[in-house]
Amino acid sequence: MSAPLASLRAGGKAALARALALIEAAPGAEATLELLDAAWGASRAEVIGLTGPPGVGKSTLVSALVRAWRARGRTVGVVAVDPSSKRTKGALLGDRTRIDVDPLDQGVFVRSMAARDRLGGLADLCAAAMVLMRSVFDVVLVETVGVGQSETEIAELVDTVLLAVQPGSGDSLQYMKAGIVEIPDIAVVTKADLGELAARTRRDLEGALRLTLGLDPGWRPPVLMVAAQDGQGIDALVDAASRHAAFLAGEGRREAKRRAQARLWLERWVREEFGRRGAARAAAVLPGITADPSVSPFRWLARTAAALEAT
Ligand SMILES: Nc1nc2c(ncn2[C@@H]2O[C@H](COP(=O)(O)OP(=O)(O)OP(=O)(O)O)[C@@H](O)[C@H]2O)c(=O)[nH]1
Ligand SMILES: [Mg+2]
Repeated sequence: MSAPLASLRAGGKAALARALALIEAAPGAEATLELLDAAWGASRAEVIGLTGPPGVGKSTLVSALVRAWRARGRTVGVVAVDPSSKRTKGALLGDRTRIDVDPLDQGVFVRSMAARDRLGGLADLCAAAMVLMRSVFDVVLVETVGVGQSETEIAELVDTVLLAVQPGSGDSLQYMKAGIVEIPDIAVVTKADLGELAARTRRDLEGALRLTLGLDPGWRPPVLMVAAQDGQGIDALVDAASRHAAFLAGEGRREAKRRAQARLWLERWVREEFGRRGAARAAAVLPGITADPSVSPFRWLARTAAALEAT
């Protein structure tokens, strides 16, 4: 194991906070790239993304999930993505994070960031934080508000997508039309204490999922119900997440998925920074990318950017 990664793992939450500060302050620095390369090659976590509309109960669910994982002895890192474009605007909405964890517990770390935080205008800070955290914790949970794009972006970032659905928010046909059923590996109806409304929403979601074509034949997304406020359904949800993790562990699915995701990040980052032409020129170097597990997409991005700037 590399020295920076060893001290990150040994240093607890303070070391992780310092590492995150380093990658934010000096995204292109060799020390940052070394750390991200080491973390990239030393993943230990399953990564779960939780998305859903504002107010559906995501943060309450995150708190309940963290408690359940901690009770099972698993360490947890949380990245809470604030939808406001600038960190300062978050104040307008109040603190959207509202995740309730024990601050003294060394086994759980929560970091919130704005959706548009970028590393030096390039790579996604969220991706870097996730890669760092998954080399330290047993589980990494990324919470994002599902508003348009962010739902597909989370699928590019995590292993398992958990979609939270509000009771009474639609019927089968509406869920199909909205494309909602194509998003999740696990769907969860929140606020199950609302009773029949939640039960009906579950049936509608199941109906929509049954009619959806093109889902991975090996994995049929379950639809669960939770009342996170009183802890109801949380253990079943944790079990479903473990089942999906086990499914991905089979036949190298997780590695293949992460490699494909890294490619997508790179293509998106290069396009954002260098435009279509840059992306076309970068295509020449992109095939080599991610074949070497010791080189992170962050390093590839730095190399690609240097090559493009030199021409
Ligand atoms: N009845 C009921 N209400 C809940 C439950 N979980 C959350 N809520 C309520 O739903 C509201 C939103 O909860 P949050 O957890 O903040 O939802 P969120 O999806 O994180 O919201 P944003 O971050 O604003 O998108 C709050 O008023 C909660 O008290 C539940 O299990 N039952
Ligand atoms: Mg929230």
